[in-house]
Formats: sequence, C-alpha cells, structure tokens
Amino acid sequence: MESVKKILITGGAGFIGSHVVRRFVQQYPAYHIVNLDALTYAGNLENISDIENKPNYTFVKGDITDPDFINALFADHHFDGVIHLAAESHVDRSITDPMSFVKTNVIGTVNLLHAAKTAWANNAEGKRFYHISTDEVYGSLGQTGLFTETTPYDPNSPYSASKAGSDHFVRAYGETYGLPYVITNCSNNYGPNHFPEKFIPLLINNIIENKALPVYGDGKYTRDWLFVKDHAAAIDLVFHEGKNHETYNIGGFNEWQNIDLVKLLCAKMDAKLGREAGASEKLITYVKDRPGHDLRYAIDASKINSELGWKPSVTFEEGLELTIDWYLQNEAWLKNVTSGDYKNYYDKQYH
Ligand code: NAD
Ligand code: TDX
Repeated sequence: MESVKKILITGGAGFIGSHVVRRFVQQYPAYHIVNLDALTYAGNLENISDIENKPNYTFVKGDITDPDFINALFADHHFDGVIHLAAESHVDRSITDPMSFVKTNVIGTVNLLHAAKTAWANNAEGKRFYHISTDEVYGSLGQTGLFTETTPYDPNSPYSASKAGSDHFVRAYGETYGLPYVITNCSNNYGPNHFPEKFIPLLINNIIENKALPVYGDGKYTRDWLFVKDHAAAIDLVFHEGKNHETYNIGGFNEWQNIDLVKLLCAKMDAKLGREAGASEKLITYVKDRPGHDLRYAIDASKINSELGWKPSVTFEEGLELTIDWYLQNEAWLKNVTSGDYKNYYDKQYH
C-alpha cells in the first residue's frame, strides 16, 4: 500500500474515528487525510482540535446518506483509500429508532462503496476500502466459546443487523465488482472521548455526579473490552498490511461481566475522588433489561496476532487508569457533551 496518498476517513469526529484520524495525521505526514463527518450528536470536533491546523489534514462536514454529495466528493478528491467508521453506533438508540441505523449504516455504506467502485473502475491497484465493523454481527455467545472470522453472522439488535448488512454489502462489492476491501470486527472499545451514553463513560460520569449507576438485567452480561488506541493501532496495521478480501477479528482478550466492571470502576473512582471505600457501589441500581440483550461477546484475535503481529499494548488496569484520568482532567468536555440533546436522551432512557 505504499502508493496510498489521499485517504478518506469517515466518522473521524466520533469516538474511535478521532483516535484513528489523529494517528494517521501524526504518523503519516506524506498522506493527506480527509475527515468526513456529519457531526451528529456523536460527532465532536473538540475530539480532534489538536490536529485541526495540520497541513496534511482536511475536515469536510457531510452526510454519507447523500449519494450526490458523496459522488462529488470522490470526483473532487481522487482518494487512494477509504477507512469507513461513520455509523450510528448505540444499540439502545437502534431499538427506539432502527431506521436511522438502516440509513446511515447500510445506505451510507453502499453510497461510499458505489463511489469508490466508480472512482477506481479503471485502476484499483493499490486502492483499498476498509470497513470498520463490530463483533456484534456474530450475535451472542453462551458461557463458553469465542467468535472467530468464520463464525456465522447472527445479529440480534437493529444496530448489529445494520452493521451485518453493511459488512455483506462490502463483501458483495468485492465479489461482484472486484473492489479491494478489508473488514475488521472489533470488540467493545473504551477510552478518552467515548460518548457517555455508552456503559463505561456513563458510569464514570454518574460516579462523578453521584447519580445512580444503571445496570441492565442481572448484570451478568459479558463484554470483551479493548483500549481505543489499541484499536486504532490495529486499524493502522490492517490498512497497511492486511490482505484484500479478508476479515480480521480484533479484541482485548479481556472479558468482564458488567457487574464486576461496575464494582472495579467504583473502587478506582472512590480512590481517585478521595471517597470512602464502597461509597460509589451504593449507587448501583438494577434497571429494566435491554430487549434482545446479547449475553456474551468474546473475540478470538489469534488471526490478526499471528498474521500481522498485533496485540493490545496496555492491560485493562492501565487502560482504565488512563481513561478515568482523562475524564477527570476533561470535565469541560464531559459537561459539554452531557448538556443539551444528551440530557434529553438520558432523561428519556432512565426516568
Ligand atoms: P461514534 O458514534 O462515537 O461516532 C460515529 C461518528 O460518525 C460520529 O462522529 C458521527 O457524527 C458520524 N456520523 C454518523 N452518521 C453519519 C453520517 N450519516 N454521515 C457522516 N458521518 C456520520 O461511534 P464509534 O463508537 O466511534 O464507532 C465508530 C465505528 O466503529 C462504527 O462503525 C462502529 O460500528 C464501529 N465499532 C465501534 C465499537 C465500539 O465499541 N464503539 C466497536 C466495534 C466497532
Ligand atoms: O446503562 C447501561 N447499563 C448497562 O448495563 C448501558 C448503557 C449499558 N449496559 C450494558 C449493556 C451491555 O451489556 O453494558 C454493556 C455495554 O453496553 P454499551 O456500552 O451500550 O455497549 P454494547 O451494547 O456492548 O455495544 C458497544 O460495543 C460494540 C458499542 O456501543 C457498539 O458500537 C460496538 O459495536
């Protein structure tokens, strides 16, 4: 992939996208990074304000669901590669508004595929369409077993169904039109800039504010957590060294039951905030379960490990410390994103 020069990254104002954009802008001065983001409730240019004036970086505000806009963007820019992260990403929102997930995740992805296919019709050599996807497409595990790249798709939520649909379209463009693509399916990320509708930043925010810590159902649901910068490193590696028409699973080798994770966070936050041991645990509140809640996700990341040499660089203890410290040092960011629309969402969700 040495010939790649101009790269489109979609969703670069969001949580994972902002870490990917920063990494590419800083590590590859010979590339020009175009960050396309619609700046929905989840997109925040503050996430990447440190790189906004870099000469190899351009931000474009735009919507991937608009085919005319996307086609014009590709005609203007002659992209050599696409790293596609823009999506509606929250499972709970997909339950109340599935259609916006179909629009962005399925139709938006197909718009991008179509534009890339058209732009690269005469010469796809050295080009690459990279779709960032999720382990949720595989559905739910029981108490044992791991998702591998050959686990059949079995999505249960409108979010995961829309991501599964977009993965299938990426593969279909590869098989039908020869589009060079790669897909990764990653486990739950956590880290700085994570929007506080998601579990870990929601807990951190509510512990700071002494608010109830909502645990769905019996709290025995299990997720495999990966520090976001390790995901960004994996994306860099797969973009440059992954094989076309392949899928790689990315995970943290780090399973936690939700209730154990809440207790760990409470203990760490009590220590950081100078509260009496056990103070935050008193905030734990069991609430109504998420409909269709997947019991357990766990990734077998041995393919990316053995073929490309990737593994997480931080332990969960280290990653959580970095994350909690970031939120404590960036209370203005937290206050900003938890006002306005977020507040309305939160009030509807939990009261
Ligand atoms: P996010 O919700 O934080 O960010 C999504 C970004 O996409 C936002 O900046 C938003 O403004 C933008 N966007 C949304 N709709 C758009 C549209 N129509 N046009 C242009 N931009 C639009 O999401 P995230 O957690 O950073 O996830 C990024 C990607 O990674 C998603 O594709 C998600 O499915 C995938 N993923 C996430 C996780 C995770 O744990 N967060 C794990 C595996 C895979
Ligand atoms: O208030 C809560 N209480 C609770 O018990 C919230 C928000 C969540 N939960 C549970 C549900 C899950 O078992 O915590 C777990 C994690 O929930 P989320 O943070 O909503 O993540 P999840 O549903 O697992 O999906 C995430 O990981 C895969 C991302 O949001 C997806 O975009 C990604 O693809």
